[in-house]
Amino acid sequence: MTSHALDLEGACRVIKSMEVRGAEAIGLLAADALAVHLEQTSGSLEDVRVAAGIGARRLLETRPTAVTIRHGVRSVMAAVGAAPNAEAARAAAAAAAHQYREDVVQAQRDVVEHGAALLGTARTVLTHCHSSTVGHILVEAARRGAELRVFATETRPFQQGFITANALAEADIPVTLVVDSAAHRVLRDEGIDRVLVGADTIASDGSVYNKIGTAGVAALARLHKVPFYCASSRFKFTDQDPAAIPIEQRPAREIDPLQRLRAGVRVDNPVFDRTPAEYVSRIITEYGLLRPAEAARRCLGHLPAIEAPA
Ligand code: RUB
Repeated sequence: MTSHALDLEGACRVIKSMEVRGAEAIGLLAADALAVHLEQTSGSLEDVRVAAGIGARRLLETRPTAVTIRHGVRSVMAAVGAAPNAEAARAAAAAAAHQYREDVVQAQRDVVEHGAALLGTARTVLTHCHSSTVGHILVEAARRGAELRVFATETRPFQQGFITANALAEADIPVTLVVDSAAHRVLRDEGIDRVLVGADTIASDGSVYNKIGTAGVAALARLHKVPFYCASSRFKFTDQDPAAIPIEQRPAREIDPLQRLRAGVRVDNPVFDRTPAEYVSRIITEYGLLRPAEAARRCLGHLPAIEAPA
C-alpha cells in the first residue's frame, strides 16, 4: 500500500484500525494524507485553510497518544498558514509533508546508528511491542556483527510482538516470543543485558509513553538491574503538560474478540502507559544517548515552534 494513494478518510481509517501502526508510520501517513487532501481541495485560500483545520482534527482524533501525528499535521498546517494564496498553500502543504518525511527518516537513521553502536558485538535484548526504530537498530547491529539474541513480548491484546518476532527471524536474528507475563522470568533467568523499546510520545520530563506494559517491563528491568533504553527521534517529543497527554482507549473486543464475557463485565483497554523518567537509563536520540530530561531538552530545542492546528 502506498500512503500517497489514500484520501483523508482512508488514511484515518487505516490509522484507526491499526492497519498502519507505530508512531513513526502514522505521523508520516497523517502528514501525507493532509497534503493530498488539500491538493484535492479547490476554492479560495480560506477554503483550503478550513479544509486543513477540519482534516487536521480528523487525523488527530484517530490515535490521540501519538505525538507524531501532531508533528506531521502541524508541519503541513504551518505551511498552509504562511501561504499567500490557495495555489501556494496546496504546493506548500505538499512540500511540507515531503520535508517532514525526509526529516523523520533521516532522524530515525541517526537514532539507528547510535542504537547499533550501543549494542556492540554481542547482546541479549528484551523488547516489547513492535517499534520500527528498535527493529532497525537490531537488524543494523546484527549486520555489523553483533551476535544478538532477542526476546520479544507478545504484547497483548494486539500482539505486535509477532511482527517483531517475524521481522527478526526474517533477518536471521535468533528470537524468542514470550507472553507479557514472562517478562520477570526472562529478565531474571535469560541473561538479558539490555531492554530496548520505542516510544509513541516523550514528555518534557523525559517520561516515555509507549505500548501498554512498557512501564511494567521497565520496573522489572530496574528490579533486575538491567539497563532500560528507549529509542526515539525528536519527533516523539512534546512540550504538552504530561498530565494532559491522553492515553488512547481501544474497544473491548480487542481483548475479548470471541465475546466470551457476560454483559456487565467492564473491560478497560488503555493501549499505552507512562514509564517514569527514572526507570529509563538513556534515550537513544539522533543526538546520541542522553538521560531522559536532557534528551527532552535537546530534542524539544530542535523542534520548530509551530502553532497548534485550529
Ligand atoms: C506501537 C508502539 C511502538 C511505538 C514506536 O503501538 O507502542 O513502540 O509506536 O514505534 P501501536 P516506531 O501498535 O499501538 O501503534 O519506532 O515505529 O515509531
